[in-house]
Amino acid sequence: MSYVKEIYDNLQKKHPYETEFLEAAKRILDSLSPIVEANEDLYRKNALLERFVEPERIISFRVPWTDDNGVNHVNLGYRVQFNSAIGPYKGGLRFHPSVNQSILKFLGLEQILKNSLTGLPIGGGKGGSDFDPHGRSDAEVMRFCQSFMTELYKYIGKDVDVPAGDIGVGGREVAYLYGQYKRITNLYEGVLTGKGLSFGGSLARPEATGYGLVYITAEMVKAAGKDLAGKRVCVSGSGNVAQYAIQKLQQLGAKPVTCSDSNGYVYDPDGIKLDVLMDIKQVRRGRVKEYADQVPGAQYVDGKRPWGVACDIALPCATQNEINGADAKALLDNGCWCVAEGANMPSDSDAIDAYLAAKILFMPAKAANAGGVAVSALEMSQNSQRLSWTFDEVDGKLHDIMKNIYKNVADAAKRYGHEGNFVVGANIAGFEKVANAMIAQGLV
Ligand code: NDP
Ligand code: 2IT
Repeated sequence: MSYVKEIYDNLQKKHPYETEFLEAAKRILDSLSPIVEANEDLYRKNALLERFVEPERIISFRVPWTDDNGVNHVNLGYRVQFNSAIGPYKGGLRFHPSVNQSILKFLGLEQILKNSLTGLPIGGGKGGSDFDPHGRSDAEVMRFCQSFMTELYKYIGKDVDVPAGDIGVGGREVAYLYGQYKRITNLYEGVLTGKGLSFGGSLARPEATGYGLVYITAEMVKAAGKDLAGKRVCVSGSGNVAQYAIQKLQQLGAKPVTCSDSNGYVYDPDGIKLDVLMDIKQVRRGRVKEYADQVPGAQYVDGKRPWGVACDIALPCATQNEINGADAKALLDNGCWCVAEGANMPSDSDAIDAYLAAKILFMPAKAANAGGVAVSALEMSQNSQRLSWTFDEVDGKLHDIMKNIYKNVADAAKRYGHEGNFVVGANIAGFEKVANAMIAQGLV
């Protein structure tokens, strides 16, 4: 039996209920086959894959908190410290009712390879809670964050593990978490990224994931002899990643025509008006439905995702498995020729098979959305130096990092005989460095 199959079968036996984790592990292991076959003796001797698929440590804890009516609640909290071969654990915190250990292990495994692709010294981790911030007051969110950090602070630190935001965790939550960490430890250190500008945050971190996604998309499109300008783009989601992807698309002359949330999507044939969207999301914490109430000509479609809208390019920026095989077919039938993933694992396996069979341009999440964590690592550098770089300096470094990721992913795909397959390219390019470091550091 092949080494990757052996590893996957064992994982399935050990963690039969962790569906999202098994799905991510299968896809990663399958696309690592070319490099594993080329190095099988070395990898087996070092139990490399056995170690790669198991987190170094998982912390799980209860998070008690009281709502504004005096009612007590208990949520679950986690931190998956997956791999520290090339740097301290690094990765976001997700607050969403769907969060469980399987989802955080899938996100943590992806994060290891993503972080390696950035070229910066960061290991892989992920954490979060099944807490739902929707509809909660600032005071409730603050009390929840304080309780969460009262347990988490024991396991993190600027050189140990540096969390950041993800779904449901933005600037407000990071600030509350930071305040509580500082209060408990008496340390003013860069233990979280995505902080406010007045307390160690980096310029361009809020923009970084969306901007980076568009930078790498532009690079891929350019290499195919095309141009982003004038292209119609379907974006999903309406949070941090979606908003800044829309902004950068517009700056580069493309036309994003959709955005969405978990209730439905908005189609604006004239192009999304970002000031309206940002006011709804950042100021009022509202729903995308309100956009169609405000903008003449825009349509709100309840209970659906935007993949039936005709476009050149699709940028899924909401959540995992938001494009299935039928959605991918609809995109392709309507002429979509490029997909780049802002969200983590938004396309399911059938969708990816459909893109690859149709030979469209496809950049998977771990490369396409790496700009966020890359600028997080730049925030860590600025904190260590006790300096703040300008917006243009950070944005310029982000742009270079995304161009390099594109080049490394395309080169790795070619080197291993899969030219143009950026799924194989991204997994192998990310894995090579981590594998070498794990082998060099011995059986730990
Ligand atoms: P936000 O919380 O800012 O926004 C999330 C958006 O996705 C909201 O519009 C939300 O709608 C929607 N969404 C969430 N869950 C679902 C669901 N189950 N079905 C449909 N829509 C959903 O998160 P981010 O923008 O930060 O994250 C979006 C994606 O990008 C995630 O996959 C995240 O892991 C990934 N990512 C984020 C990075 C970052 O720096 N923030 C970096 C790299 C990747 P609703 O309000 O209805 O829930
Ligand atoms: O999925 C991701 O890369 C993130 N949520 C960002 C993580 C980070 O540490 O900035």
